[in-house]
Amino acid sequence: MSGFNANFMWGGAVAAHQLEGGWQEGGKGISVADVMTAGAHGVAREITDGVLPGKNYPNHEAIDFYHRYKEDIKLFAEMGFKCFRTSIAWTRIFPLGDETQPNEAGLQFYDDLFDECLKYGIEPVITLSHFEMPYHLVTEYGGWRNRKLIDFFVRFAKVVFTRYQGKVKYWMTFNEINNQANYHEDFAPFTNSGLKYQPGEDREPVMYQAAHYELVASALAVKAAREINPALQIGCMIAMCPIYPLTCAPNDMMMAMNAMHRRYWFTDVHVRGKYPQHILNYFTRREFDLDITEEDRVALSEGCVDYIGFSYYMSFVTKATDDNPQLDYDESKSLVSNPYVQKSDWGWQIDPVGLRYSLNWFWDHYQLPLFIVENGFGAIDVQLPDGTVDDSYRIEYMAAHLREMKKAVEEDGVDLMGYTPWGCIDLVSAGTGEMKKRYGFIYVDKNNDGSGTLARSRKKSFAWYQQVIKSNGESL
Ligand code: P53
Repeated sequence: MSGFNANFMWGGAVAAHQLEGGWQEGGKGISVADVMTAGAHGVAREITDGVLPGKNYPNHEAIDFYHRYKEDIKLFAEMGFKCFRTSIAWTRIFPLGDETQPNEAGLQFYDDLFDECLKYGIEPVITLSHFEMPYHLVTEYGGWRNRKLIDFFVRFAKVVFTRYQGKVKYWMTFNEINNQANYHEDFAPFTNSGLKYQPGEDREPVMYQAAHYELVASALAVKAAREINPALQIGCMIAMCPIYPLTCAPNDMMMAMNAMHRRYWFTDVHVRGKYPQHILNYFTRREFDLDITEEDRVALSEGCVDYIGFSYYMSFVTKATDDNPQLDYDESKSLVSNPYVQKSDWGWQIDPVGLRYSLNWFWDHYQLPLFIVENGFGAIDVQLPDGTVDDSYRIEYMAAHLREMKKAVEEDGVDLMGYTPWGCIDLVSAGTGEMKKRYGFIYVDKNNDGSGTLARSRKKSFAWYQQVIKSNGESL
């Protein structure tokens, strides 16, 4: 068997708001991440009305990558990274989001950052919107419920495609655009789309409307990228949690199929440029009155993505219940526990085989190159007196996932571009705002309460991943 091709993109992934800090440096505006406090497992992050005194906003400083990126990229280079996935903080380029002219200091920061990567032969892989849209667009426009955001986003996309076309080839538009399928909780609608719901508001159609505007914006960005430089490759970014039926009862199977429909129709629109019929029929059944114009349909059809980027952390399980005769999936109540797999300390189900299944599912559906742009194990790490961390559990998690990934490539013939594990350096958790939920190969001395020296050190997994890359995935 041939294994991974010689230019397989091994690397690591982060997002601007979770590591940069420097929340007011270089003219940066306030983003949605800047108004979210620290939570914990089972304690939701609070979304405050602007930045309030006396609250703990972990993203304001994060791990201070804004000032320390040279040291960090040097460590990535030492691990042998071929690529580095991060995002451009929209608020560094357009601090409010609705300006007509970009902020030069923000543009310069990413020029310097990308140059630093390229110096080591590390190719930047860039997400345009990763849970960090300008907060001003929330307060002034209601976030993505407003069609005007399409123009603001496309302007931002065109500016950065034009500026960085010689430095960045691989892009993604909206990070985990399908998280908002979980619209009953406040986190996903706010981080995906800047949506704040009114008490009693019917949340579901608002979510579909916001997602539609984002999908149109994404398609227009893809089209613009091709016009700016046909060599650019633009992907979507999907949070893949495959949903299994709890049993082989036919209705459990149908429930799982409906659940997959409800979580992954976003991919159909990105890849095929049109809505799948099942979701259109669902909109009709529920009498959702959505603003989807003929012009939008044309835009969608002209902006199909080049590849599918996706995150994989866990699988889900669902089952049919008597009180749900139409087998509608509601992520806040339709999920049950999988008796066959273990869970992380944060309740995430650990399922390496699910990664192989996901790769095959995407490949069977879409026949587009795939890119695993997030995967990893959020765990509590203990720093030993000599400064090292024995994170053997992380090595085990990743090795198990990599073995399944390898089977998908070698045995199943899936076209996989690369693998960038999440949080290659410890950073602020998106879901909980904690530092304690660590993913890195590099330990960062910083605690939930904001204390710590911010010093970096190598964990045991650092040398392990270095070897994985060096052997092109042969040494697992
Ligand atoms: P944290 C939910 C389910 C799957 C992935 O997550 C998710 C989420 C949101 O929490 O987010 C992605 O930090 C996301 C990253 C995030 C990472 O997974 O909650 O793209 O920004 O940090 C891990 O443990």
